[in-house]
Amino acid sequence: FITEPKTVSIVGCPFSGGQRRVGVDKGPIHLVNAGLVDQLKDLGWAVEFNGHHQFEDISAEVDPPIGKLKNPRLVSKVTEAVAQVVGDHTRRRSLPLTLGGDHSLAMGTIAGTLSGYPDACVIWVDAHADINTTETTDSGAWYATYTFLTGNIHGMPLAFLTSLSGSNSLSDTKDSQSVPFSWLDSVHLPPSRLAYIGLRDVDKGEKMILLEHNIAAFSMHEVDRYGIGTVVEMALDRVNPDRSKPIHLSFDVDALDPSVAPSTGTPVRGGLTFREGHYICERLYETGLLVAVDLMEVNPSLKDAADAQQTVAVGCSLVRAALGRSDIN
Ligand code: 4U7
Ligand code: MN
Ligand code: MN
Ligand code: MN
Repeated sequence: FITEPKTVSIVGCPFSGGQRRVGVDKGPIHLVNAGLVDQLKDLGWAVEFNGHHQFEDISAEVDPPIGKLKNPRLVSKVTEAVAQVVGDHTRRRSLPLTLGGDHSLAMGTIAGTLSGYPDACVIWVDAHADINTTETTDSGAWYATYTFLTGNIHGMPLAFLTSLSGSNSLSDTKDSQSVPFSWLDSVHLPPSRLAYIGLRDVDKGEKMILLEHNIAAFSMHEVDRYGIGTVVEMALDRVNPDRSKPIHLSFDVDALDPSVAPSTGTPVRGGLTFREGHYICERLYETGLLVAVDLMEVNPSLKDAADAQQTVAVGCSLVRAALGRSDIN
């Protein structure tokens, strides 16, 4: 799918409006400053990068919650812009590499990928399922009783992408022209083309959705049981049985164990090892079907400098693995 000379377009997204912790917007800057552009050139890619995206800011006063959703207008605007940019790259058959930023950005990246490759499938590597709907967003962890901690859109992108949620569920806004996420209503990722790897913190409402829509979900239990090699093939067998469809990889760094990637907003113990995370990337690269990659939720401000630096280094390493093995060939 990606034409020669292989070109990767870095989409730096310093955005944190889909969640409530400061600093995740610094992720892309740190990843690029760590030398990612040269690292990808060394793998033989032509690299396009002309600075990080500047997003229009919508201040909180003019963006009050709609229903349970926090910053709905801002997240909608930003992800719509990301969809445009990623869509342009995919239609030119360049590979968009989106650096987050929080995972709400995937509404934009996956919508963009689908505009260039309507039959693309998604491999979502994450501790979380990120498929809460406008209704289930408070079905989460123990802290769900604290409403000020729920309604974070980074836990919801897949609900909008699979059309489980849409702008119609936000229709208490007056002006129908500006209902957030109406731009996404025409976008649809069939649940049969979504597979998860690495899950271990799935909310009650999300579990019902995964079951009801028969979504391919490989948790850490399956990784332990079958090994990562088998799990990746099982995931591909579900969403891409002929190994013919383009693949979008959305990698949330919190899929990795916190001992490997500590600097992230919602760490969960019991995650993927360094090698398991890399294996997923290497194997997807090897299929020759990878058309878009996201690396999300690197937050260099949460931990001490050494932990932040480790997380950034691991992030760069995952991206290198997804864009070409560099171990023996
Ligand atoms: B991430 C959560 F309730 N499910 O919806 C939610 F547990 O992009 C967490 O995967 C979402 O880091 C985590 O807020 C979003 C919660
Ligand atoms: Mn996560
Ligand atoms: Mn839709
Ligand atoms: Mn996520």
